[in-house]
Amino acid sequence: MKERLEELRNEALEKVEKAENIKELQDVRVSYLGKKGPITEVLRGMGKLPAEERPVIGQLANDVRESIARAIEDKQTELEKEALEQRLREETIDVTLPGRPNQVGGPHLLTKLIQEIEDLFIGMGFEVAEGPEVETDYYNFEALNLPKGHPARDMQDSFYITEEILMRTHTSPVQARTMEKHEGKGPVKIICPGKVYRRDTDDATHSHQFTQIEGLFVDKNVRMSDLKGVLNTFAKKMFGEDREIRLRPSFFPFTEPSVEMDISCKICRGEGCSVCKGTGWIEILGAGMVHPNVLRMAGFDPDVYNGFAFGMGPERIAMLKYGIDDIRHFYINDVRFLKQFHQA
Ligand code: 2U9
Repeated sequence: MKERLEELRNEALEKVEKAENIKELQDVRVSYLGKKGPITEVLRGMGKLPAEERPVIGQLANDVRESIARAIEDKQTELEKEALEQRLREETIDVTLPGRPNQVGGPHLLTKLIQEIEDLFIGMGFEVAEGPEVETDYYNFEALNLPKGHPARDMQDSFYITEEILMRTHTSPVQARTMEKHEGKGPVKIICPGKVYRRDTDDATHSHQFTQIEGLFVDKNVRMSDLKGVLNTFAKKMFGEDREIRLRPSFFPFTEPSVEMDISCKICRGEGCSVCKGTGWIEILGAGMVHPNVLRMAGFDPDVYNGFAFGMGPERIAMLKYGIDDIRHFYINDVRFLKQFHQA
């Protein structure tokens, strides 16, 4: 029986040693030390032994049981330690790795440019006025001396919602509405920034939605020279003190006389280059003296009041200022394009 117990001890210790994980170790515990295990069996058969052998075998059986239990315990500690070390190895965080930079957003280039233009005109006494993008035919066309039948009202050119309602094609209705609110009394001195809509096929220079800033000054004795002074100040502040302006005759239904304003080309300094198409001048905006019909329709007496108005496209200004070659860059919102102007 002694030999059997020693044999069991060696067998069990070997299995403990070979156990690769806690589960295998538990199996060894159950099969050697469990109630139905071989050691328990040996102890049960002790009754059949002669009385003088019983304490010796009993002592040995307990010793075998204890040595196996201790071996299991030691092995368990060892396996647990190994498992922990492996987990630590797997879950190691390399604190020396550089962090992922946060993408910091900023106002859109057009938003910033519009704010800059607003600030320039606020500095000359203008207030900012805004109005609806969905307009009535009256404020978008009729009140601006574009009567029924005018080619600009063609269904092909505007986004009509009903026969009488459309997406505004310019910000001019904001000026018409503001003048109406003044009930025939000046001064009205506003600039109106905002989105406008035209039925156009998008390409490098056209977009069905773009932005405009228009200005209006209505008072007594407003003269063309006032318009020229305001626009000259704007051009120099916006593009540089060294730029010259020139006004060319033009036509708009809502102004008479009408002009277009050019600034001198900075690239060729008037010599002629591809940006100014060889002329030395770059077209920036349209302007003119408010048409008497427009004043009258908004409730102002054209014999007492007059005014000037102007309109420009922030996209065109940004394209010239930053050398952007495609209007679609403004709307695609590719961050690689946008972030170039975060500091601008
Ligand atoms: C009222 C009276 C007059 C606004 C004006 C322009 C000339 C003009 C365009 C330039 C390029 C807009 O961005 S663009 O497409 N605008 O040339 N706009 S005068 O005249 C007004 C507006 C409202 C009541």
